[in-house]
Amino acid sequence: MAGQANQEPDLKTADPELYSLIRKEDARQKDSIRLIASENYASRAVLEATGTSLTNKYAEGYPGRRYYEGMDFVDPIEELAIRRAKALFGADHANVQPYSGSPANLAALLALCEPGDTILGMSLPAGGHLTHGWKISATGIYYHAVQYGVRESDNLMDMDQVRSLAREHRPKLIWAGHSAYPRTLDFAAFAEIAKEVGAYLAADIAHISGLVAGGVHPSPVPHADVVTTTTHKTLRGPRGGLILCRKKHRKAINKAVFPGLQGGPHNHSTAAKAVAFHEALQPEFKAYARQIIANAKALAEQLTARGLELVTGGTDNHLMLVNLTNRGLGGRHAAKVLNDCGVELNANAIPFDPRKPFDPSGLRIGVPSITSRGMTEAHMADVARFIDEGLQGAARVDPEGYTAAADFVAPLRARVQEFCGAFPAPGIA
Ligand code: DSN
Repeated sequence: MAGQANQEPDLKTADPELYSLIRKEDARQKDSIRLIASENYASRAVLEATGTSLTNKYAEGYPGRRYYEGMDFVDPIEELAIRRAKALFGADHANVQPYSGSPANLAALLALCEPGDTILGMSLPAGGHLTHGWKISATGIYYHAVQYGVRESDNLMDMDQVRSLAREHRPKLIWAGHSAYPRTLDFAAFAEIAKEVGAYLAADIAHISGLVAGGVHPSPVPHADVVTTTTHKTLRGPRGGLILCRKKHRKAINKAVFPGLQGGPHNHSTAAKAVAFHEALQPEFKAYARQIIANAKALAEQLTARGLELVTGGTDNHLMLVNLTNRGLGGRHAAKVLNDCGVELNANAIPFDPRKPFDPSGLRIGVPSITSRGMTEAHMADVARFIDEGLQGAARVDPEGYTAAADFVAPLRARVQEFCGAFPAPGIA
């Protein structure tokens, strides 16, 4: 009623059960060394934009041409996000509506290919993404997917293999991108191959878009027809997707996103993307991106010094893959034990992995989150020590009988928690 104070209960009062779960997740994120390479801490400003009245609004269509009324502020918000995305990446066009990276990749395919067309992408076990044509993904079901991998000798991406597969299969579209590859991508080489065989080049920079924005990884924008990314990984935005493309693909991309694949855009996410792009346009973000690289290299050196074997021997980007074979450990058990010790990462297949995907031979380790907390090279020795001690503990126990009550877990977890206390968690405290 007009003039009355808002009597609406807050979340804590309205739904104490849910509230308590969220607060516990906050605490978990504060008290853990978070090393999942695809995760990060979004800023307080990004989180604030996400939790707004924009979630109440439908806005099917694009700014200036919508299927609903009431676009007074939603249009300028989306236009702002588009302007900032274009400025950040130097792109002709940006579509900020994709719900996430996988829908963005589907939209790229819908825009540029017909069902049944041949596409060429990196295979999942080699470090690629499901949506680059893996057999159980819609991209492998509705398109004729051919997959490239890495060289057996050095586990590096083999551009000769990409070229020879492209010449043999004449794909309509080539994907350049990965979810678990620790080295720099040569987008110019991909573009040369795509040009030779008359294919579109689509770059999926979900993992590295923050590095590209920060100027520490070459940009695919000058080379690719379409560039897709999530906004919540190294870019530190809300969960969501983004497509950049050349002017000539603008209409096809927009049509593929809406009405091709999606209905109403998530305006609260669009607003939060705009905030993240604004943050990434600041000089501090370049320093953040540089620090990610420095931290990854320092952590890789520290882990190697402790006898851990890294796939390709190290890293050029934000992530590294550990081959646990020389420790006699499976990835699943190792990741579970480390998580109980407060070190959160994921089991990951290594190239030519002899083990099953659900319990592979490797661990994937990424530093974007700990870099967001202010950790620098000087702290990587501690992070490596915690990982190594957790792995040594994991090797001493039988995976079948293991529980978090194992004697080494609680003391290590307490030390990890104390260590984390020195680094505020953005967006949380
Ligand atoms: N699930 C993401 C990752 O962890 O890399 C990719 O989509």
